Amino acid sequence: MNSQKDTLYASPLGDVDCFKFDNSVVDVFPDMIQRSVPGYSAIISAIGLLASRFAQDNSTCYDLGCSLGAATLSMRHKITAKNCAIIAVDNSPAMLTRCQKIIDRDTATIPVELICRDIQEMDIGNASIVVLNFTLQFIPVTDRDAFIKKIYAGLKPGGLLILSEKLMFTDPRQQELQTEMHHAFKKANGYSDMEISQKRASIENVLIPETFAQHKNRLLNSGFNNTEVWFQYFNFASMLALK
Ligand code: GEK
Repeated sequence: MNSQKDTLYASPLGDVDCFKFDNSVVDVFPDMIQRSVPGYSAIISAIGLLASRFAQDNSTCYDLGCSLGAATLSMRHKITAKNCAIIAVDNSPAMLTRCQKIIDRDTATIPVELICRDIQEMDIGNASIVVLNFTLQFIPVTDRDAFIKKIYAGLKPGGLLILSEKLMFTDPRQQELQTEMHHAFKKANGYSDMEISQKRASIENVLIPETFAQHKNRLLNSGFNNTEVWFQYFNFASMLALK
């Protein structure tokens, strides 16, 4: 399925609306995320490698905030555990409708169930892997503690949480540097200054990043006493938390 080039913010918009995962975003999503999130492809590939190691027989792997199912497909093609299923969840009907088409065309055989729901309302159980690939950042900050506790409770012993997030930094110079470098990354990928600033205005109150220390503390308080960053590219990082 071909992705169109992301030109959503290429013309002056006057009032910039809050970012929504609607049909216009779905059409350009693979191009948008690839050109906006440093290291996205590397993280997707690594999720498959991690799944091949961590998926347990007779268990479920969750992809929460699955968008078009990139992490789901990466896991689906690498899992060798027996009697494993993937549950992929997103609350954007536009995303899930397109995701279903992509999964239907995929030839791997591990069952994938797509659910259109708020990930906070999901029952999570018998999980060997939970993937939150750039989705916790869209959950209200006040709900994040309870949500991560619920994931910990739903993981089997030896289970893995993969948490990828945009990060912020407490040191103002680091915050400025990492933000500037992220914008340089986007510019190098063809976005104009206007596109970068309009997208920033649109997503500012929708995507709320936290520091690595905040994530680590939350994970620790939820029961994960073993968290490390395995990947970082400017202000985008992916963490592994082991139960
Ligand atoms: C990938 N993981 O390609 N409940 C369910 N879904 C949600 C919620 C919620 N409360 N809030 C946001 N979403 C994907 C990329 S994109 C990241 C994830 C980005 C969904 C939202 O609809 C969107 O599809 C996804 O989370 C975030 O590996 O666009 O920066």
